[in-house]
Amino acid sequence: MLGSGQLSMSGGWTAYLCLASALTGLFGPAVAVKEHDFKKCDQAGFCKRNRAFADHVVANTAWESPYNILADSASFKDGQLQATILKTVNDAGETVRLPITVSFLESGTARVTVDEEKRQKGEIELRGDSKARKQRYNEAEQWVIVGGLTLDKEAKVDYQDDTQITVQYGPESKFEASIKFAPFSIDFKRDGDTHIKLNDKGLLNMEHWRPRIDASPAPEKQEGEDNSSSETESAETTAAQVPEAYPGEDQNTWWEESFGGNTDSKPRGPESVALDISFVGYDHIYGIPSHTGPLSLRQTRGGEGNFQEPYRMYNADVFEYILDSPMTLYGSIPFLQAHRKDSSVGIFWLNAAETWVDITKEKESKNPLALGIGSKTSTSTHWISEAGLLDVFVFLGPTPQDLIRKYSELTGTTAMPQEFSLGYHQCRWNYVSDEDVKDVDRKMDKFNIPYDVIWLDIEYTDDKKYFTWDGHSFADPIGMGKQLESHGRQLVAIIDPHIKNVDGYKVSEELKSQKFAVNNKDGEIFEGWCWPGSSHWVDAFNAAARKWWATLFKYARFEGSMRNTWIWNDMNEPSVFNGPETTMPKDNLHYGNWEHRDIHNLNGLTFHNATFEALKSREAGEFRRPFVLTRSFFAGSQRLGAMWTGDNQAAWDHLEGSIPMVLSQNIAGFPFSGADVGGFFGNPEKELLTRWYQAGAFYPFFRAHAHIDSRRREPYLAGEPYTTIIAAALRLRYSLLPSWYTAFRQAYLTNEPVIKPMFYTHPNEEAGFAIDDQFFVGNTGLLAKPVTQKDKETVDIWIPDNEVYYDYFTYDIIPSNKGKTVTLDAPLSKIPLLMQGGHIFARRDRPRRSSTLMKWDDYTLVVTVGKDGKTAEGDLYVDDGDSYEFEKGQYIYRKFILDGDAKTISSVDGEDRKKVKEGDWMKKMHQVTVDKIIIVGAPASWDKQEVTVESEGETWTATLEYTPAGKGRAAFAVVKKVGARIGADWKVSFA
Ligand code: NBV
Repeated sequence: MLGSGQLSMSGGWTAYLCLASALTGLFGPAVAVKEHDFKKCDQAGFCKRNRAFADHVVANTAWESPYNILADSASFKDGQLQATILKTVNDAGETVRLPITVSFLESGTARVTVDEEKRQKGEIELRGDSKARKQRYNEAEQWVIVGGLTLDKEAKVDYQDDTQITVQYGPESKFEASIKFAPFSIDFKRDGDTHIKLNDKGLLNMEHWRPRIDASPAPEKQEGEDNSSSETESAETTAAQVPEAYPGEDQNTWWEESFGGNTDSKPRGPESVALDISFVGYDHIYGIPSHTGPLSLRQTRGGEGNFQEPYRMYNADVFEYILDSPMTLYGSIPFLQAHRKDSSVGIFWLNAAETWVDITKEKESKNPLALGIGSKTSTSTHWISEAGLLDVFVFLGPTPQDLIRKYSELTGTTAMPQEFSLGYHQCRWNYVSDEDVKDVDRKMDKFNIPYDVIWLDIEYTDDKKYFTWDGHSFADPIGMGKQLESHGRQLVAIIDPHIKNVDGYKVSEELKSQKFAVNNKDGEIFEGWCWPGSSHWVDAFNAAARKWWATLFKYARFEGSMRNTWIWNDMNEPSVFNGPETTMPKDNLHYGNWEHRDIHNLNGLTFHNATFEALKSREAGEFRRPFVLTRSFFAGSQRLGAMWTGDNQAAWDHLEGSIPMVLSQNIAGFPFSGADVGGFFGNPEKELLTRWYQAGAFYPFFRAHAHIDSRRREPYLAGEPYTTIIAAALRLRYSLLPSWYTAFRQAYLTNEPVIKPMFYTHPNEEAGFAIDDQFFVGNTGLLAKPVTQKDKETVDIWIPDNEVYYDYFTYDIIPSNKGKTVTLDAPLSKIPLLMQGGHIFARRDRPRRSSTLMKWDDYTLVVTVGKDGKTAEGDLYVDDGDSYEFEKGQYIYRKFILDGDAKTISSVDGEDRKKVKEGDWMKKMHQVTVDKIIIVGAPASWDKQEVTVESEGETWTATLEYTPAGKGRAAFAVVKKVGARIGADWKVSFA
């Protein structure tokens, strides 16, 4: 069944969607994305040109980059180098002035920004009466960067002559930027060794503004004619009139470009920016999500096992995306990390326009006679953006942790989430009525299946008019919300950025009358097609539009919404059914007359941001942490909520592919991520569904979702043994919620990944660098390896170190050594989960229906004794899970320490902080205690009946049950009814 909005859609998209949907229903998830609906590099004029340019440069050893710094122009002051690059554009020596700034930041990060003087000054002409801004887009920073820009006044020029300048900067001046003037290039060094090179290969290319020279009238273009891949030379501009950047440059798409029947008017002509960035001696590179494929990125210039196409970042609604592909997906983060044993370095390419990245690796031999011995691999990347500034941040590490920290100083850290949002989310397109929602809610209880949130997809609305309810099927949203509220549950409702273009719909009328929508190239309101039929798009770049958007979410205005209603922003790439590549025309105009081309990849972030800000306060006096899920995102979106990986399929390979995708999000600074559990398209077989729940229980964002044509698959429908196994996976997630929340606190502070791949936790173990199917959870030492293959009843886990590892469920000691792979039994009922020795993590073991109901439950601490037989430590963070009071110190942060010599386990304040006056939540937490401590690997000398507990000036005893080691199983001890307050200092003595 399709919504009425779709039925009223005109054009190819309706037919396409209906057909695709019908096919999915008939044949299951075998339908894949129509790849030809999305551009390949040679169908995007600027990508094609830059790749061809690169080919020319590589083939031509005599090539010299035409970009030279004017020696006289270079001046260095207060941590910043200013200069002018001259780009020579023709044999006559004509040049273009490109101001360059190299900023050395206190954090040790360097930033290189190149602009175009003529455009800065607005001394260009736009074609076709365009109202677009003349400047290169220079506001990405306003959306993305939230700190870390303070200049390093200690940075100093170490050497300068009229050919180069060398600047020392960073911690203890260990970093060095060596800037060569002619041709322009920069080598970034750490401790004297070069790690990153800019323009070393000479691929820097800033397509400067030029007037269009008309040789003859433009030929009439037939409707739907694509010129991007045409080989014929344009009649308007010829090589004779316009200098070529390289011999044979394809200038066909300089002034206009068509794809899929849409023509882009390009009023500023060609304006791409491109640069080669090489990582010397680095074999692995990670990041630039979202893509399918391995965590360690592939080469993109063909060859066995490599991609043919560059990784693309152009946020798009990629219907039924395929696996193992560099195709773009819904969101992008142009942050890339290069890694080798002992070192990590990286870059952040701050550009919101369409961007492609080519990756190639070269073996370099130190000794040419040694054939392979001592040879190392270097990785080169070629960044190609359609428009905007060249703006690149360079991080010199040396650890993966340093990179994420520095990147996050700039772009912000993960928002402290609503605590419930770490629980399980039950979603489908669609729960068809309020009665349906209430029924699912009751059934989850009946089957003892915990969940926190039930979701409403687009069908809850009256005819896809957001902020309204379908009067028939959702006649009583408040009644529905109250039932959920009665056991601490939440509702998430979808609100998309397309606003139905219809009279009598207030939201639409206000949007239009106040001019808060995106405009077309002529400056008129843009109209396109989406779920509601004819629609307009909120322009969240406009502060006044955002202010208005916030009013729509007020409880008083969005009738039927309540304090437990939260929001899902879908389709915010934005998805436009009849637009080029299912998105907006690039010549559309946003607030400030920036072209859509300039800001495309930021669009999703700005809309997400508008909703996030709106939810902070929906009535006077309210100030709460929002929960907003977004589909589209950019660098910085981590400050706003969660993302998911979009429309996957109910297929085993999609389950498998989800793990590197989520890991990639985690190391790219946006850890609150997950994939649709069960698979969006199609109907998962029960084994797949069960395995997906087991994996999903380890996604930072844990939501099941299903397409409207798929069969119902709430966990209780699976039947036995599946329902019981799924419920167990859910309960495991719920019992570990305190530890997940603690991991999110770390992400809030430093943007540590919530789940961590092997290269991140063990950066010196080369054998782990390409492993992307197992991961650690926060700092718990929990090492998970979900089963992602059909009929698999064992898994091979790679053991990264010489710590002791215990099976989470049986306490068996894993017979292993560093670098070895062990095979674990993993029948359907079992999630392969190990505990690394040396940690203490918190759980809440009492099964409840929702996380809210667990709020005042006591804790269990699990101690995994390290290989030395006597040490372990860990932490726990708790706050009210809802407000911003934690910013004022209303939280509990404990450090737990096992001291085997002293035979004690103690809890101390984890931070040196001022005592705060306790608010209501802190006071209520006085009733919450440590119930149990389980010590796995407890020494035999602890074979006692009793332990002493000391806390808050009192001493008492608690019982200890000791179980000696069994066959292959570690000894363990359980201290029962510890009774010390979770928020207080305490000490348990085993002596
Ligand atoms: O709103 C309907 C769906 C939604 O369920 C899904 O999660 C989104 O990714 N939405 C896309 C629109 C169309 C899907 C074919």
